[in-house]
Amino acid sequence: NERYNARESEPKWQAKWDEAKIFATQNDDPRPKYYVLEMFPYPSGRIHMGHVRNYTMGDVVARTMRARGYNVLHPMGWDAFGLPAENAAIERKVAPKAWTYDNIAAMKKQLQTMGLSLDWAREFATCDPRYYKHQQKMFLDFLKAGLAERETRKLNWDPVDMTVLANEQVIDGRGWRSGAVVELREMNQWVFKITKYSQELLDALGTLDRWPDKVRLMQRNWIGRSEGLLVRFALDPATTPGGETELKIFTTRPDTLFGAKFMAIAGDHPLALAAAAKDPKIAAFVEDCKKRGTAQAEIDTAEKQGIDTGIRAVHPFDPTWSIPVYVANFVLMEYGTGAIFGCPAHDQRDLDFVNKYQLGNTPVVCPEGQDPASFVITDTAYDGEGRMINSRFLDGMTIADAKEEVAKRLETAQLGGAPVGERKVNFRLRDWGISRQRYWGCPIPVIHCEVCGVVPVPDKDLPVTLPEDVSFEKPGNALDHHPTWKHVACPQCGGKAQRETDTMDTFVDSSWYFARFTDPWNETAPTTPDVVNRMLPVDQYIGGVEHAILHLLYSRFFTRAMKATGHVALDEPFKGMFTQGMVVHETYRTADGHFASPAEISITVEGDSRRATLLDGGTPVEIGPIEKMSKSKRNTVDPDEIIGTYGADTARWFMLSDSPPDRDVIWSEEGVKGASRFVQRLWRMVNDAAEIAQAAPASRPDSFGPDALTVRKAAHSALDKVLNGIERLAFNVSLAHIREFSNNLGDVLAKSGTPTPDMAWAIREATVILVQLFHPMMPHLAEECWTVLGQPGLVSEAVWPQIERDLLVEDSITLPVQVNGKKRGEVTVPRAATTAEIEAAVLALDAVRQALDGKPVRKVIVVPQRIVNVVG
Ligand code: ANZ
Ligand code: ZN
Repeated sequence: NERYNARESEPKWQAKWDEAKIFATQNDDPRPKYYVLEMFPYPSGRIHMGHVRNYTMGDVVARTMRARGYNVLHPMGWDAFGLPAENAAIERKVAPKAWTYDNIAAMKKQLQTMGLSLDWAREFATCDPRYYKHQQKMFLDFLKAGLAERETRKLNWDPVDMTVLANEQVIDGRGWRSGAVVELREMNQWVFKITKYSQELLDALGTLDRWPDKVRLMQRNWIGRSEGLLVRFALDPATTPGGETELKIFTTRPDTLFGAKFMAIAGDHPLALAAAAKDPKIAAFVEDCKKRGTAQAEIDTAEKQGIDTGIRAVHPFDPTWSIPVYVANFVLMEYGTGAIFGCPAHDQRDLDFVNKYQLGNTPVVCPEGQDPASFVITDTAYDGEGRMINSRFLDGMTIADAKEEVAKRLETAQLGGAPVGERKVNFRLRDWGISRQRYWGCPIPVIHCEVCGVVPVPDKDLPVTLPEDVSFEKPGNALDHHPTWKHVACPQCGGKAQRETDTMDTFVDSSWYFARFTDPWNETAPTTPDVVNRMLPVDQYIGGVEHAILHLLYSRFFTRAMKATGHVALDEPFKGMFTQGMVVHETYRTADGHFASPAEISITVEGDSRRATLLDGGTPVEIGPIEKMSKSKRNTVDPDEIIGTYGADTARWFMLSDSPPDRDVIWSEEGVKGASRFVQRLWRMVNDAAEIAQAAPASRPDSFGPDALTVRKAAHSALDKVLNGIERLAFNVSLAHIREFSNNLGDVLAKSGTPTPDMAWAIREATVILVQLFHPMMPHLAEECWTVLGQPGLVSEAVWPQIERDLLVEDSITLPVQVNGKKRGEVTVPRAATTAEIEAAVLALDAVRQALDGKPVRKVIVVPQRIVNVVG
């Protein structure tokens, strides 16, 4: 037989699937639905190996579930808004829309060569007004429902690019593109009220049992619930700038109150501003605090700094105890009350702070087993468990009891006619700021009127579309610079008004696309209730762990907000979530220190050692560490080239074969070649088997001889194990079982000669099963094999083979054997063996005879199915 030619075969089958429209999903299909979704791509221009891995996994699930009789929904689209399109416009003078759609066309073509079982009829791009029109409608619904609001917020402002930056875009206090020092600016922006759902989003994590634990943990930490106490400290009015009398703080450690050494307030706390107004040194420090991003990582790593305001607070349990109040750069106005008391012995930030300003520390929690007298804190704060010390009435208590005691006492204590303490649950989660001062995004559909204020764009005027005649000459928001677009008449009073020129964060676009896929044809509403509620939730969502927090959390919020506004009837959009690992590759460095790309080098393997040389000239190249594929390290491989050389099936197989799917996979030329050889081997085997299969009886023989039975058992056991692996998304395990089974079958074929009819029948059955098992991973090869085997129709449409459970029962059993209580060996007996037969087999064992060393056997105890004990 000839070699399998992927280059001819793959396009042929893709065209056949297309013609037969076998992956088009009908919403009214009566079978149970199964929704498989991979995170849709940003149209950057080309697909990369990460996409290949992601979509291959999704495709395996989709094809398997389709074969198993589900109405599978497996759509694809484009996350098409975002900054790179504007950058291209600035740098290359191409319109963002043209750039985006060109990229989509190029990437779609690439995806189509992968042989994915996608329903392309549902494809859309989020930059299409037919999509974002509905997003605008939902924005207005959210506005009405109080789920969208305007809020004044401090944001990272890049004065050169004239735009707000996300925290991740501020690097060492500077804008990532412009390099300009970022300012904190108070700005009016639109937020979605995700904090209304803080508790619910947290609680519901408990129901997501098909999500990775680490993703749930990341979400939990991001939501950041903490139980604590609000405490009002009295201030000495003689020391305050405007005669203020109290300072309210939030603490999660009220137990440590007797270890307090200072109070600290945020640079923009009203008290700090009042103090700054009176003292230029404080004013200078407050100014300084503004000159940094809002990113938590930055705050955590920055040196702790502060300035004494001269203000003095009074300890809530001791009127004679005066505590200095500092302005400190590590206290945020946005969290709690923007003020804290500092207990340096038990909080590292506070300890760093007091060590710098020589305020001292007093430990108040002593670890169990430590002598309190010798327990000293110097550079490392103690945040573990223990008993209270140096804390008057709290001494000897556990932390939990001390917290409770302090809470109780402060709840009843009075200050100015109100309780001093109040229990409070705080969340770290902030409302979701969605305003972006950018052109290439979904316009926020409101109009600002001097008379009427914020006026929603009337439904009949939706969508508010982006103008296409924009210029990117000036920095900043091209929408804002447009000569006419924003000038409109107020829909309410008809007076002069202006459109909102902010557009939505692109995370909004990706927060509901999965719902839109269920009925992308609905022109009048974002969703069609009976369809969306039947097709959602997504049963299996697959994507990168980099989206584990924001995208998933926003989608969970958005689904709840859509429920509140009548667009869906469920809370959780993703029933199963899977985060795939990265695709990594060796790096190569030439003698002059440059990176060489895998395409430029050749590898020779000699025994255990591998050498790399430049293809051009043959000079040796150093093989460097394995790293995430990236342009800068030049260690990327191009899916197009791989598919062109080896075929999509080989690429898909190798992608799944080597590593557990949640781990990184090392892409290597040798690995791909191995996969390619396996493809040829399967092809030869199936052709060999096909000759035997032709001679097999059409109907199932009444009985099978032992050899035929062995073949059948191997096939059904593979069926069981491969499916089990796919169901657990342990694709590498499934692939290993397919390999093992094919090796097995290969041996049988090599030895079969002219098989008996029952054997021929068993071989045909096994080969058909084999092809069906590898079809989800290598669909083109499988179709070709299916034809060779003379099977009707397409394997992509074939029903998953039925497992015959009775073939799975192991017919022998292995029992451990002990002699006088010590394990000496094992015995393998037929499952149906009697006690007498087992005894005989055990006593015949060499190991048992040796252990007995000539002594007579006093007793043999057989614990059925478990163990055999020989007493000598
Ligand atoms: C005293 C104390 C003693 C604290 C101690 C901790 C340890 P979580 O768990 O994240 O909620 N804090 C409160 N508001 C803050 C703000 N706006 N900026 C910076 N820090 C703030 O953290 C709560 C703890 O973080 C609070 O408990 C407070 O310090 C600090 F041994 O109060 B603690
Ligand atoms: Zn008006």
